[in-house]
Amino acid sequence: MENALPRREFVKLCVTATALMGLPFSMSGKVIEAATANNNPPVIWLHFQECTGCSESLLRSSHPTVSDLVLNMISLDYHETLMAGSGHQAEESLQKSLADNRGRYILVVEGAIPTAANGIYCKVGGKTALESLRHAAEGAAAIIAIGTCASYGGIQSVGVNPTGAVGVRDIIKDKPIINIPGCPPNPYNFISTVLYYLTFKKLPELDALGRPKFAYGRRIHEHCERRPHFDAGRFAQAYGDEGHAQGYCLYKLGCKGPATYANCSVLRFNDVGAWPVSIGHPCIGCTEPDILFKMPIAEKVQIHEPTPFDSYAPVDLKEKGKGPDPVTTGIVGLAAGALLGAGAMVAKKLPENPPKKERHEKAK
Ligand code: FSX
Ligand code: SF4
Ligand code: F3S
Repeated sequence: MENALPRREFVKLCVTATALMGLPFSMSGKVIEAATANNNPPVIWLHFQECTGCSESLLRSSHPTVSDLVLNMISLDYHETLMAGSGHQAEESLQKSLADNRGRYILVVEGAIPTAANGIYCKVGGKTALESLRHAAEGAAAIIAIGTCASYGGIQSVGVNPTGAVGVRDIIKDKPIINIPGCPPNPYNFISTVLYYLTFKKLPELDALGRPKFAYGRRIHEHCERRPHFDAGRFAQAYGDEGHAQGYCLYKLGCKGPATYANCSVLRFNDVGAWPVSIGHPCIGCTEPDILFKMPIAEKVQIHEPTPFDSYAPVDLKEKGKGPDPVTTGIVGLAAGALLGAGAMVAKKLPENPPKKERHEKAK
């Protein structure tokens, strides 16, 4: 397959995805081979109750490479917000693709499925989302639920849930389903899942909530750049206070990082290296079915590991605390950056490492 991406960009993306999947660098060749093989799997992409942010984040990323790679790797046969056709023409092409590719296509579902009143709250082409999902799932090789809405019901399902919104897994029980939650999810987690499937012809290992372990196996808190502040008891107490301005930990503002499984703190977003916590907003747990929109933003999550006392160390700029020094943070940051093949992006923000000897002395 001729790839539309410049070769260098393409290789870089594949190497990044390889590292993200937790595979050794030596596997990049196999991943590149799979991404360029001329057997793009057909993909049918259905939209139900959602804001289309999942498609937006994937296809309109600040840099066009992610969307280019996705569109080169797969044969996107049906996607309501991208395709030129509409009405009967679109419906015909959907039915044709479902029939022609039976047993082979990947079904991507974006958005929750309303089940109340026989699913009347969401209809496309005269069919309810419930009917369309059941019909499309029948011939699917696997289903990817992209975003928190399709994974667990998302914002539509909170509170009284008037439309009876649920995620794909609550309806389809006889197909492999991979959840890629996030509101919206990081495009790399989608791309790496597809690449894994293309490379190994099987699904990645999933956690109890159906998420690929390579992306959702650890808590955000474990790799957060503010973690040394947490450990030292340095917290922002209010938005805009001195601690907030100094980049202190956001736990007391309600950060859900200690209970949220996702790779945002390592992977970051949009090629600019930003993620919610890096720009001063607490994580709201958007990959977690029991946190997002269910816990108030300011409410603190329970921490079951070494817990800072709530009354611990108010922000006092004269007393800096005794957490790990910036060098330790720098080394951790560099390791995470190198793992992603995006080391330069992370490293340039960190203090320079001192010579090895000095580093050992500091660690004592
Ligand atoms: Fe849901 Fe997707 Fe949140 Fe939106 O479309 S996961 S509302 S950001 O983006 O489904
Ligand atoms: Fe980072 Fe939030 Fe954990 Fe603080 S509580 S270290 S801001 S993830
Ligand atoms: Fe979502 Fe928290 Fe990441 S809000 S984007 S899981 S930092």
